[in-house]
Formats: sequence, C-alpha cells, structure tokens
Amino acid sequence: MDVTEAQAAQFREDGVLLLRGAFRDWVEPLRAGTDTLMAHPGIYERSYTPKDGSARFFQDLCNWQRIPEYRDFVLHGPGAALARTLMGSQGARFFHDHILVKEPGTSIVTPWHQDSPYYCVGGEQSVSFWIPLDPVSREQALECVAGSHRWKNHRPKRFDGTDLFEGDDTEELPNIDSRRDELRIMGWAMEPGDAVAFDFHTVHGAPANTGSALRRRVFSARWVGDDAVFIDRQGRGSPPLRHIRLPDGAPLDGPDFPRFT
Ligand SMILES: O=C(O)CCC(=O)C(=O)O
Repeated sequence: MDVTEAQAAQFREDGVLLLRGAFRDWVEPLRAGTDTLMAHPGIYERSYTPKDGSARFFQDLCNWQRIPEYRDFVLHGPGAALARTLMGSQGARFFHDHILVKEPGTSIVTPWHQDSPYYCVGGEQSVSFWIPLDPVSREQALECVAGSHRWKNHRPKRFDGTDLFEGDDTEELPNIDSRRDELRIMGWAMEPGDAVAFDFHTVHGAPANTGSALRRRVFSARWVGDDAVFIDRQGRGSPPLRHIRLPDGAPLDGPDFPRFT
C-alpha cells in the first residue's frame, strides 16, 4: 500500500491518520513473534498487573534485533516507505518496537500522554504505527487528539500515574476527558493489520479491555526522519536505551537505528 500526498498532508495537519490494511500481510508473522516474545520477554519488559485481580497488561520494548519476525518486519516490511512519505523525509530511521498486550478483562487504562517527552530523540519528523494484531472495537481503540502534535511537551508519567523523571516540574497534561467536547478525538474500530499513524508529540491514550473476550495485541513501530537528534536523558527515558553513547544533540545514528531510503 502507498500513501497519497493528500494522506501525508492530512497526517501533518492532524498528527494522526488511519491506514486501513497497510500491514495486513504482516499480521501472522507479528503474532508469531509476539508469542515468542511473551514466552521470552526482553530486558525492558514492563507489565502491569491490576490490583483488582483482573488480567495483566503486558508490555515490552526494543526486541526487533532478537525476534526474527520483528527483524524481518523492520528490515523488509512497508513501514520505512510509509514513514518516509508521511514524515516528508528522504530517509526513515527505525527507532524502536513496542508490544502492548491487553489481556481480556484487564482494567488497566493507558492514560493520555505524548511519547516525545519519554524519548531520547528530538526532531520534528516522527511517526508511530499502532498496529492491532486482533480485531479492535471502537470502544477498545487507541484514541488520538487531532492537532495536539503542535502542543508543547508535557510531563511524562508511567502508566501507573507516577512521574517518570524525579523532580520534573514541566506542566502536566490538561484533563483530556473533561474536554472531549472541545477537542477532536480520533479513534476507529480496526481490523488486524490496519494502523493508526501518529506523531510522537500527539496526545493519545487507550481504554481498558474489560468489555471484550478478545486479547488486544498491538505492535507499535516507531520511526524518525532525517532531522532526528539524540537527547541525553541519562538512561532514564523510556525506553532507557542506556547503552547509546551519543553526544547530546548529535544526529541519531548507529546499528540500533537502521536508516532506509
Ligand atoms: O496500546 C496502548 O494501550 C497504548 C499505545 C501507546 O501508547 C503507543 O503506542 O504509544
């Protein structure tokens, strides 16, 4: 699938775009890779087990180099070409993968947040593809605030509500739920292999998985453009990427971040 210039313009205007069927051919390999991952989680696994005894929310990041199906997806899948067009960048650089599995019944809500303040990368060109590997109803779907990619960065928090950075005094995100009528909130029922493309600055969140008997497996693939620079967060960001030793402000480069033209 190719994205049109009109779709790319819409993405840059709204900071969010639905791509139907874009990764349909990759659903089976990504499901197989996710089975392997859940049996052998990586060093950045960070799952949440609800205090109410409901099912867990499994999360893991940065596993594409060791899970063969994920590696194949990054190196040979359509993500790079789609990302280049959407970002308007000559090259697309893979930043990281993020797996988010909400087991049926989990009461854990993904709170509203932007990804940019968590990341050790800066720049204007970015896109995440949120790719469900199971059917997702509108009630289970990711939601994005259209236009919020132009907002400043707000304080990053862990999904359990605690601050990610100690002593962080950046402004907290406004209450999105209480402003639903004023904001343009986008979300769609989706089939496996559809994708929501959204900018790292776009405010987004996702509901619990209480109303469905289905797992909600999602593969999120994150890409940056040629203006990407390293931000030294002293290994305290998410993902921590403690082994990256670039000077603050240097172009993001290296074997962890392959570039495609
Ligand atoms: O799937 C979710 O619950 C949240 C997804 C998300 O925050 C992301 O992909 O950046």
